[in-house]
Amino acid sequence: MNLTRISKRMSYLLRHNENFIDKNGGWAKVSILINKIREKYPDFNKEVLDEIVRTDAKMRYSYDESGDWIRANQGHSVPGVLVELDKLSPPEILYHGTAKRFLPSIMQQGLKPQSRLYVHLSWDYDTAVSVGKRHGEPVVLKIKAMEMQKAGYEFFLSKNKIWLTKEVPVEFLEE
Ligand code: HQG
Repeated sequence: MNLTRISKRMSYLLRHNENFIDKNGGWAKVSILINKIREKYPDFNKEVLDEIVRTDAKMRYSYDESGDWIRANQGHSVPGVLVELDKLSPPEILYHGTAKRFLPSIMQQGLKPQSRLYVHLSWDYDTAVSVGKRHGEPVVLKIKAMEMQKAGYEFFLSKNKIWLTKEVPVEFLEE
């Protein structure tokens, strides 16, 4: 069983499949998730799920207190999904990794969440480089996060420590 493949399937179901998750919190029943994944990976079970949740490099998933429900901590595209996030003051600077070919559009429109609910920002440069590489030749943008917040924009920190905001206007971006 390839855990990365299974995790990708989980990410799809828990972030992007609106028939699968409850909008109120983004939760899905653990038993239903297991059955769904078993359709493709018959050996999948709760022990393997526990291992994925525990060892995931980005801490993408959480169980609720009862352990009967699971959700993705961030990255959703399903409209209206409400995952409680901490509204916090961001550091002075945050980073966003993207592909070079998106720059002309970004420098014109600012950063938009595209298919997701938020623009995802990293507190460290290296993470931004690897996020950018997913889309092509990477380039890292510097976001004047504190200045943005002072201008009235809200910042949220997901449970797995990714900074989220609705958009980043051009004036707060630096290449
Ligand atoms: C770009 C992964 C043109 C934006 C990562 C990005 C992250 C624009 C792409 C998380 C634009 C959207 C999110 C504009 C933004 N014009 N392009 N105006 N505004 N873009 O995948 O940030 O591994 O939805 O720069 O690690 O790459 O899945 O967002 O390149 O944390 O858990 O549009 O997903 O986490 O791409 O990645 P995405 P992202 P996971």
